[in-house]
Amino acid sequence: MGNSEDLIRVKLPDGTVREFACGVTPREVAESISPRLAAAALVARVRPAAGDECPAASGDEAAMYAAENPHAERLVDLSAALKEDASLQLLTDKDADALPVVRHSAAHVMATAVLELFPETKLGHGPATESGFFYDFYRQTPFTPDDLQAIEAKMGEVVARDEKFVREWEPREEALARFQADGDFMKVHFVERFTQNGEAVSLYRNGAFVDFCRGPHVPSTGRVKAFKVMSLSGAYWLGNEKNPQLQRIYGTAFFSKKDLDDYLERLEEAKRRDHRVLGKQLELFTVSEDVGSGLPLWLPKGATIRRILEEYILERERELGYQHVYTPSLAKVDLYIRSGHWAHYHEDMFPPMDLDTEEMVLRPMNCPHHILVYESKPRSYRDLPLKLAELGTMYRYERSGVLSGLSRVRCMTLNDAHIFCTPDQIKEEFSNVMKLVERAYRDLGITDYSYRLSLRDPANKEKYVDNDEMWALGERVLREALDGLGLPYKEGKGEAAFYGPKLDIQLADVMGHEETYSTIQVDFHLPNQFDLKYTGADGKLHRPVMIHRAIISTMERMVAYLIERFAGAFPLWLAPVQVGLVPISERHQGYAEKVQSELQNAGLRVELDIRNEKMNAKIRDFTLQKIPYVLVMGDKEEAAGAVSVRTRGKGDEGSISLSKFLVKAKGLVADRSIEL
Ligand code: TSB
Ligand code: ZN
Repeated sequence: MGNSEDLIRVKLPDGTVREFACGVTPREVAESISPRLAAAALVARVRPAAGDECPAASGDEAAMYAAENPHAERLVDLSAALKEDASLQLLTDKDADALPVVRHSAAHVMATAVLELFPETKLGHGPATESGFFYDFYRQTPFTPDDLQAIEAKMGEVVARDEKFVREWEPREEALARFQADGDFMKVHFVERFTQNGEAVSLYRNGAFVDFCRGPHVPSTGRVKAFKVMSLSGAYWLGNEKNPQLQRIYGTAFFSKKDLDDYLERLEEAKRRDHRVLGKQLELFTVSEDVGSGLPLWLPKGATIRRILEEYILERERELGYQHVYTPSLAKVDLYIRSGHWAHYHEDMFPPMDLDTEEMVLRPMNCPHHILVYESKPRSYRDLPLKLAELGTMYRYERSGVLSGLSRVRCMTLNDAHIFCTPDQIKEEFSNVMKLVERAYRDLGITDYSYRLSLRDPANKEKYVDNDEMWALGERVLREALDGLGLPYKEGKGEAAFYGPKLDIQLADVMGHEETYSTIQVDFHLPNQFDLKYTGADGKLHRPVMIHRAIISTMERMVAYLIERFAGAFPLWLAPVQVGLVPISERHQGYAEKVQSELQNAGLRVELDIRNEKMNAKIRDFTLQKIPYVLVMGDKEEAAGAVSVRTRGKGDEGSISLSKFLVKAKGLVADRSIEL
C-alpha cells in the first residue's frame, strides 16, 4: 500500500509523516527519531492508514490468539515489519497501555522459569489481567509455597539474562505435531481453536523457551523490571470439572519497583481493611453455610450500625416529604411478568415457588410493589411528586463466584424510593435527590466518589426494554440534569437498568475497585406497563414518570463500605459500642455502674467490663475492638466524680469530670463528627 513499490509513509503522533523502506520496524523508526526513545520504547501502536478505525482487540482469550485483523489499530512488537502506510506511536513506561504487554511478557518469563525448574510441566495460557497476570500449568504434583519462591527467584535469572523475545512462524501441521508429541494438550487445543488449516502459527521464543502466542511482547526479558509471584489457585482446564485440574499461578508486574511497592502496600492496606476480616474480628456479621452463601447474618454489633444508618436515612427522607411504606418480599410471578422483570431480569431472580394455586417469586426489586401502592387510589397532580419509600428487602440470584461478604449478597435491604412525578418535575426531583446524596455522604464521611451515566447496550436486546425513543428521552433527561448541576461523569455502556438509564454514584475501595452505591433512574417504562395515571390540572388523565432512587444503597453494601472506609474504627455516632468502662479493681465496680447508667441515660452505647482481669488486659481488649473511648475509674476518679479517658488513636488524655465527658460525647454524636 506504499506510495511506490518500496516506500511506506509513517505518520507520527506530532503529525509529521516520514517515508521509510517497506518492512521498516518500529524500533528503526524510533532510532530515526531519537536513540533515547528507541531505548525507552516497549511496544508500538500501529494504525494502518487504509484501515477502518475499529479499536484494538482487547485481552480476552480469543483476542489473544485469534488471527490479527490487519486493518485494526493494534499493538505490535518493536521488531515487527511495517508493510503499509500507517500511523505509529511508540509506547514507553509512560503509557498505561504498555503495562498489559509488560505483564503478559512477565507471564512468559514465569513459564520459562517453571519449565526450567519443573520440565515435566505442561503449559496452558498466560494472559495479563487487571492487576497483573497468571499462567495456567498442568503438573501432577502441586506447587508448594517454596516452589513459588523458587519460581520467583528463577524469574529473576531469566530477566537478568535479558533474552530477546523473538517471533517465529511455524507451519500449523508441524506445530501441532510437535505439541502432540510433547503431550502439550492445551497448546494443541489453542492451535486447533485459534488457527486455520494451512496457516503458519505464531510462536514466541526467548532463549530456549517457546510458546504459542500472538504477542506482542516487550523487546526482551530484561524489560520486565518489577514483578512478583503472588498466589496459586486451582482451575479446571476449560472450566470443566471433568477435565484435569490446572495450577494457576498469579503474579503481578509493573513498570518500576516503586509502582510495584506502592501496589503491594495498597494490597496490605486493603487486607487490613477487608470488611470480611473485620466483620468477624469486630463481631459485625457472619455467613453460615447452613443458611447459604450470600445470605449474611447480622450480629448485634453490626445490626446496631445498620439500625443507626436506617434511622439516619429515614429521618432525612421524612424531612423531605417521603412517605414510608411496608410491602412484602414476594409476589406472584404475574406481577413480574407485567413489569418486565420476568423478560429482562429473569437470570437475577430466584426460581419461583410453585404453590397449589399460584406461582410466587422472591422480589428482586421493590418497584412493582410501590407501583401498586400508587395505584391504591386515584391520584391527582396535587399529589405529585409522590415519594414512596421503603427499606425494602429484596433477593437476587447473584452467581456464587461474585458474592463477597456484605458487599455483594443475595438478600439485601435497599434504601429505596420511587418518586412518581409529572415530566416537568423530573429536573427538580433529580436535583433534590442529588442534594440528599451529597448530604448523606458528607455525614457519613464519604468524600471520594464519581458519577457514571449508565446506558444500555443496544446490541443486547434481551437485557433491555426495546423502545429506542424511550431510551433516548431518558438519556437526554439525565444528561440535562447532570449538565445543569455541572457534574462531571463518565459513561458506562451496558450498565443501565432494563427499564431505563441510570445515574450511578461510584465509590472505590483501596485497590481502586469501583462499585455502585447511590443510583437515580428515570423510568418511562413501568408507568406504561402498569397504565399509571393522574388527573392533571386540565381535568384530563396523564401518565406520571417514575424516578427510582437509592441514597445509601443497600444496608449490606454501605456497611461493607463503611467498615473499610474507617478500617473498623467508626465515628462515634456509628460505633456499635461507643464507650468501654474499666473499673481499676472490684471495689470501683459500683462507681462504674453508676457511670454506665448515666451514660446510657444520655443515649450512649456502653459496655462495662467486670471480668476478673487486669485493668490493662481490659483496656487492650476494648482497644482491639476499636471502641472510641475507654474510661478507667479508680479511687481518684470516684472521689472526684471523674473518669480517666483513653481516646482511640490518641491514647491517655487524663481525667475529666463525667459531666464534661458527657457533653463532649453528646456533641460529637449530634454533629456526626468523624474525628474524636
Ligand atoms: C433504586 N429499582 C431500583 C431502585 O428503585 C433498583 O433496584 N436499582 S438497582 O438494581 O440498581 O439496585 C440498587 C442498588 O442496590 C445498587 O445501586 C447497588 O448499590 C445495590 N445492590 C445491587 N445489587 C446488590 C447486591 N447483590 N448486594 C448488595 N447490594 C446490591
Ligand atoms: Zn425501583
